[in-house]
Amino acid sequence: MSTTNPNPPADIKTIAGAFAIYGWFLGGESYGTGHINDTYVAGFDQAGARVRYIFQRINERVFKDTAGLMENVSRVTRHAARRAIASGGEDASRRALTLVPTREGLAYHTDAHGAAWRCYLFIEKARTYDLVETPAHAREAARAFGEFQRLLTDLPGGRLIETIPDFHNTRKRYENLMRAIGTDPRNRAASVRDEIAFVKQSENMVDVLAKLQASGGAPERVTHNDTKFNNVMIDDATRRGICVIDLDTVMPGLALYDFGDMVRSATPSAVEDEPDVSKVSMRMPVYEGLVTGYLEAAGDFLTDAERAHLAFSGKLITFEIGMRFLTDYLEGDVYFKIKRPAHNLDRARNQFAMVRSIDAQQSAMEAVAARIHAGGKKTPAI
Ligand code: ADP
Ligand code: GN1
Ligand code: MG
Repeated sequence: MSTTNPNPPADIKTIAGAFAIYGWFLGGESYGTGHINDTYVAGFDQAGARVRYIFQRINERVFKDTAGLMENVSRVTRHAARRAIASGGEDASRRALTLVPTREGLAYHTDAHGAAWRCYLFIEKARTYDLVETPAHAREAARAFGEFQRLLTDLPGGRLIETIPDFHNTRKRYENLMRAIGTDPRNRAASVRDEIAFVKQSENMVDVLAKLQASGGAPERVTHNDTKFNNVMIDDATRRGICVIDLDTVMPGLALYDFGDMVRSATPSAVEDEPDVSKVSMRMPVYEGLVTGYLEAAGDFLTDAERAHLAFSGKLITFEIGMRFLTDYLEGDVYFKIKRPAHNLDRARNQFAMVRSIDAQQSAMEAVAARIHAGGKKTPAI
């Protein structure tokens, strides 16, 4: 399949040689469906056992401060590991990402071309999914992301750096799109008039969560910020959400951005780049699963205002990501990896179809969240 990834396939054997890994290199290949980094898996024979590792070339067009990014990731993974060990269980090393240091003891390696690489232990007997298969799946993922937010409430060491400033500043995302429409470097704006009109009609929603934050209703927390369903590993045997991955955007944010991205990525009836938008809708049973799992883990630290905006956050984040895909399409596909010429446009249309579907079901979604919250509250002892 053709791709616009500007990076050549990597010589993983050479890259792996820079990390503190022993054994014989068995082979490596490209892995996963992420849009940002280049991910590879490689196997080693370690005294007769086959052990796998993940290698990632960090996208430095997207992340401008690799040292700061890796300092964040190191802090978060250390904290998660300490907590996993403290809470017992034999598989603590599968419940937190484990960075493998370079042979010099550093968190990442800079290759001969100047690219930055990191290495993680491979989490075996678990996998990620691009499409939620059952409400139970969604519940597990949401519980895992909620527990991850809880884990971060006592992260030691001060504020994390903002690896991408204004990442969920929806107003700025809107302005970036308006700028791209104005400059129109690839002469594509005329072909997306309907999408542009839809965005402009929906402008009134872009400031809602920022205003909620300013009024104190939604406090700044340390959040994941990229809670796409395929950023949580689901255990093959237990079906539990075992490990939250893709920690590049863990930084100060709003809990609602995380929940919103779960709604965006978990509830659709079709994958994010399905071009036939008639197949795209928000599935209520999956939403119920999400709310149940999320409130199980995070319900007691959320404010009333946060809980009241759960459904809205899904609509807003879906709209925001739709605007980002459309901006990238207009700018010539410079940010998200694509596999076909109009891939970003397909993604944008798909997201806007989801926004419409959430909008049509928003009151029902709000009722679901209120019911689940009321059901989950402990009855006070008389
Ligand atoms: P991106 O930022 O490009 O989305 P991710 O960190 O999400 O990159 O990794 C891409 C994919 O690689 C994930 O969806 C997951 O399937 C797989 N993956 C990442 N880290 C691990 C790991 N430690 N063990 C097993 N699989 C992993
Ligand atoms: C990117 O890295 P990945 O594929 O999990 C993007 C998210 C978008 C998502 C859309 C750092 O996530 O913000 O929501 O694509 N990550 C970054 O699928 O921009
Ligand atoms: Mg990912």
